[in-house]
Amino acid sequence: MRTTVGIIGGGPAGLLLARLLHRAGIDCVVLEARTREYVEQRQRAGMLEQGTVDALREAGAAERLEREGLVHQGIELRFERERHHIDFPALTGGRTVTIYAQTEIVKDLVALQLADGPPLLYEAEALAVEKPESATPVVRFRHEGRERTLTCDWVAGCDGYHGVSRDAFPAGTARSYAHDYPYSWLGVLAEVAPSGDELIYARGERGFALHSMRSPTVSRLYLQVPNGTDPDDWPDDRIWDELAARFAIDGDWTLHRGPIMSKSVTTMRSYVHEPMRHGRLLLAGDAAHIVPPTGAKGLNLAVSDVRVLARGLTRLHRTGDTQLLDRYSELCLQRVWQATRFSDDMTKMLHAQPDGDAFDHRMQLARLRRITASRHAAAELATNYAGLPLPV
Ligand code: RFL
Ligand code: PHB
Repeated sequence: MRTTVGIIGGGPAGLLLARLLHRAGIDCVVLEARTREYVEQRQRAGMLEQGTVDALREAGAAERLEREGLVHQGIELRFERERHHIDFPALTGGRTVTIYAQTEIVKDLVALQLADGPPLLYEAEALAVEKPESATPVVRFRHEGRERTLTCDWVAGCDGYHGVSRDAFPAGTARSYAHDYPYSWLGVLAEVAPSGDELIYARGERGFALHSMRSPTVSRLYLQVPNGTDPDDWPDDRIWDELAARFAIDGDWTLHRGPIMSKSVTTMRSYVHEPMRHGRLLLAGDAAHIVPPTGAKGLNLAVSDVRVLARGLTRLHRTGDTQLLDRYSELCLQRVWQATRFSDDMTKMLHAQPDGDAFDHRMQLARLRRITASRHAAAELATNYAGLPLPV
């Protein structure tokens, strides 16, 4: 097989890139290791920055998102049994965020791709990227029991954190930075109306809790749990009781309980791979960087990488100018490091430190108090949460 851009991975990054390239008249092929059903059901992100919504609109993939997405004007912070609203439009000059599940973005992009898009092969597992320094890099992959090759002008590694693209950087050409956090999240999807209009980030001595949502009838909730937690140790009643205790405030508020449809535990990690390009291989999204979910940045970063990559390839295709592609890694990494910093700050401010002492605890409270007392500090949080400007 031969194509202009070989895309490894049919998650949000790979699918959006395929869509943007297709609209620019550039041919590509997407190889996805898993089945369509698996990719469409994988529970992950929910919070979209305005820039992400704009990018999906630009790709012609925002029709249902515009109808069903829930526009949020801010978030709520809870600590010491108090609630504090952070008003995004007031603090950021009018910006908002949108709740729309990653599963739905993937479904929308897959439907478009299968209707009129370039080939999207499921159960096509990339094994290796070869000759990334040459003018015709090759992706070796397994499909329908056979080993095959895809010869490309460019390869986009959109294969997530556990993918193979990163391995094609020869020793000495890249460096990675990683940090593991001493806690995980137990995430549940519940068939019950959200208990409020906004996301709630709660910090307490029992640990962090997050109340998010997927629709007016489905809630998404998370609890900080120790690393190594088995979800089976958390029967539904225990989950609801713990959530109720962590969200408790002085004043009127009730947590709505309902049937839990799924449960899973996620570890928390920061990771950045530099640079994001080697020869004609370019990494995008989780393949190049991951952040702890507390800042809700992972999917948004994947989309902003893809936007730069699609613009770079489009400019090259139209004018032969490689300037944007040459600056790909540098442009993306500026935003990646800022999102990593923000996610790390949010994570450390809101989670109970397993080995933390009374001083650490006071520092967390002082940080939270500063945000609720100072418009300047609140604006700093709101600006980062709602999304820093896109690089292009
Ligand atoms: P993905 O989604 O992991 O997709 C990669 C795809 O590549 C495929 N693949 C391969 N295909 C072919 N050959 C191979 N060798 C392959 N190896 C892998 C995989 O099957 C997969 O389909 O990466 P992508 O596209 O970069 O997208 C990134 C996002 O998925 C991720 O950053 C977010 O989900 C992170 N995240 C959040 N991000 C946000 O912006 N806002 C949020 O509110 C938010 N909440 C979250 C999150 C992630 C979470 N978890 C589970 C880690 C909440 C959670 C709990
Ligand atoms: C989600 O809705 O899954 C979600 C929202 C905000 C976060 C993390 C996850 O910070």
